[in-house]
Amino acid sequence: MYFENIPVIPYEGPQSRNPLAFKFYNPDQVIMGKTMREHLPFAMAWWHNLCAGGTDMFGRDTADKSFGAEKGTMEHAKAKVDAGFEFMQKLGIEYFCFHDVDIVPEADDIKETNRRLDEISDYILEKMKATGIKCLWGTANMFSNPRFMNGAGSTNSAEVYCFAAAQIKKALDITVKLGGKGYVFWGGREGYETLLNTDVKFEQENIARLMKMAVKYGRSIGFTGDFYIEPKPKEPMKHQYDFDAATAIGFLRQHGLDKDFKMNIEANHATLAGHTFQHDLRISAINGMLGSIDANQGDYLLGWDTDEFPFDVYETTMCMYEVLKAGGLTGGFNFDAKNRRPSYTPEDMFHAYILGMDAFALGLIKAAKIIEDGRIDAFIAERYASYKTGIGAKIVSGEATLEELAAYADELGAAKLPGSGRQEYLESVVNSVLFT
Ligand code: XUL
Ligand code: CO
Repeated sequence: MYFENIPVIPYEGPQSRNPLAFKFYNPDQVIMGKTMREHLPFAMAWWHNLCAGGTDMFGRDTADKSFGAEKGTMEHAKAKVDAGFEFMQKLGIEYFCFHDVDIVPEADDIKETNRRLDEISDYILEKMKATGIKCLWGTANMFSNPRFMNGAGSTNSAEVYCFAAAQIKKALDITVKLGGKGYVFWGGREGYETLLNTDVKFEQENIARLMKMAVKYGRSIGFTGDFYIEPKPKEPMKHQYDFDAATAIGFLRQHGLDKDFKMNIEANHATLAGHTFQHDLRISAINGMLGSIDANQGDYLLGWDTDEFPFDVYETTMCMYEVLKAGGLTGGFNFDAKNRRPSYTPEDMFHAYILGMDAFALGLIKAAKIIEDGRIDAFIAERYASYKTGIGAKIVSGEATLEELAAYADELGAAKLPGSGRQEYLESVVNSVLFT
C-alpha cells in the first residue's frame, strides 16, 4: 500500500465537508439515460500523477514520487504501477494513459528500452486483469530526448526520423498489447523556431508520411481504435503545426488521414490557441472528429500550459454540453493535469482528482439541465428561422443563383436588421440553470 491513510473515495453529496469524498461524482447516477460512469470515462495521466514531482525552470522536485524505490530503476517503474493502480482503484478511475518513457526509464540503447517496455507491460497487464482497469490511450514521447530537439516527424535528420518511427512502432505494440482504445500524436516539437532554417512544406509532408506508416502498421497488428492528434499552438516550439482543431483537421484531410484519426482536445491547448475549450470541441464535433479530451484548465493570466486540475464549472458545463450534443466520446477524459508545486503530499494527489472529477460531474449535471431547459436550443433554432421557408430554404437547398439573390435584394431595396443576438439574456439563462 502506498496510500495507506487514504480510503476508497465515497460519494457523499454536495453538502459533504469531507475532503476525501466526491460531492458531485456519483458513478451510478443516471443523467439523460446513461450513468455518470458511462458519460465520464476518466483516465489517470501516468506522467503527471506518477512521475512529475513539481520540478520547474527554477527549482527541483517538491513532491516525492519515488514510491519507496530508487528512481531510474525497474523497481521504481514497478512501484509506480502498484501505486498507480491503488490510486485509480481508490478513486474509481477506470482508465489510464501513458507515454513510453513514463512507464520505464529510457536506456541509452533503444533495444534495452524496448526490452524494459516488454517487461513492464507484462506487469501492467497482470494488474489490469486483476482490477478491470483499462488503457485509454498510449503514445510515444518524442519531445524530451535531446535527439528530438528539431522535432520527430519534422526533424531535419533522417536518422532521428527512424528513432521516431521505432518509438511509435513500440508504443503501438504496447498500446495494442494493453488493449488501448486510442493512440495519440501530440506534436510536441513538430513546428519551428525560425523560417530562416525551416522547410515547412517538407516537414509537414514528412509528418504525414510518419502518420501514414503508423496507421498502416497499427492496422496490421490489429489496432482497431482511433489515432488522435492533440492540437497545441505553441510550447515547446514557438509555432507548432497542429495549431488547433481546425488546422489539424485540414491537415488530416489534405493527407487522406481523416478516416483513421480524430481529435484529442486539451482544454489548456485550446485556450493557448486563443479559443475557448468549447470552440475546439465544437469544431471537432461538427467534423465528426471529437474523439477524446485532455481534461485540464489554464490560467488566463499566463501564456503557457499550466495544466491545472479543472474547477471552473462554466468551462466544464460548456464542455459537457458539447459532449452531450455530440452523443458522447469514443475516447475519454484524461486528466492531463498536475498538482501545483506547493501541493506536494499524497493527499493533494487525491484532492486534485476529486476536484477534477467533481467539476466534470457537476458540468454534466448542469449541461443536461441546459439541454432539458430548452431555451438555448430554441433560441438558436429561431435565430436561423429565415432559412426554413421562401428564399432562405432555396439558399439551403443549393438551388439559388447569385443573380436571383441579387434580384431579391433589389426588390427589397433595404434589409431589415437580422434580429437581436440576445447574448446577455442567454448568459442569464445559463446562470439561472447553473445556480438553482
Ligand atoms: C503536453 C501534453 C502532452 C500530451 C501527450 O502539453 O498535453 O502531455 O497530452 O503527449
Ligand atoms: Co495533453
